[in-house]
Amino acid sequence: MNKLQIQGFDIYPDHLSPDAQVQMVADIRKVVQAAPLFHPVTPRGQQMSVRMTSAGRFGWVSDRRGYRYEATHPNGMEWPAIPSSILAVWQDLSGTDRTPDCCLINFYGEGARMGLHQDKDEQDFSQPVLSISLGDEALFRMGNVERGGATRSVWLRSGDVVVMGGEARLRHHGIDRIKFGSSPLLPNGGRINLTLRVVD
Ligand code: MD6
Ligand code: FE
Repeated sequence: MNKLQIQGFDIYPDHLSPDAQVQMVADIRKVVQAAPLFHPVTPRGQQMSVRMTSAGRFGWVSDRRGYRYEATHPNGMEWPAIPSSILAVWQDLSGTDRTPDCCLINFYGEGARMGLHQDKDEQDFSQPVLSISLGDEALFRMGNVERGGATRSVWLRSGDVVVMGGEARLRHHGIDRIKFGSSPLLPNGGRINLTLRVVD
């Protein structure tokens, strides 16, 4: 299996076949029908440019009260189960016996981005975070545990998987931009990013 290591991130290009990507998008559509995408607001009151929802025991939410995991969607319902097509990728590549509690679903439309951040709302940083890219290409920037310093960037393409564990688990990372319309996977363009996490 082809693997790149950049800044401690393990990148698996083309991990998902085109057929597997189509199946996964169908599974995600069912999740989104039950748990609609919403625009989170940062604790400082800025609307994020990505839209989000989740599957699993917990979903990640952000609003004026802060960033946190919640057992229910903002509309009050429980989150749908994580589709087995997505869990299978975790079983292949995560290297842990734990099961993910959350699959965060981020949708990037034209112009959406995600600033450099750390994933640190989970309890156990010995557990990795695994991310799956579907749809349009995205420029992924990887930095350091502390703010600042040199960064490296890579274009993530549909079907690529990134595992952020070990020394990289608390490194800053973000999406500078997407190439809107670069992939035929989503008929109206855009990018889906799935991140699987062990929460508690
Ligand atoms: C994205 N990804 O690819 C944003 N987080 O759209 C993340 O924030 C991320 O790719 C943790 C681990 C891997 C990631
Ligand atoms: Fe992240």
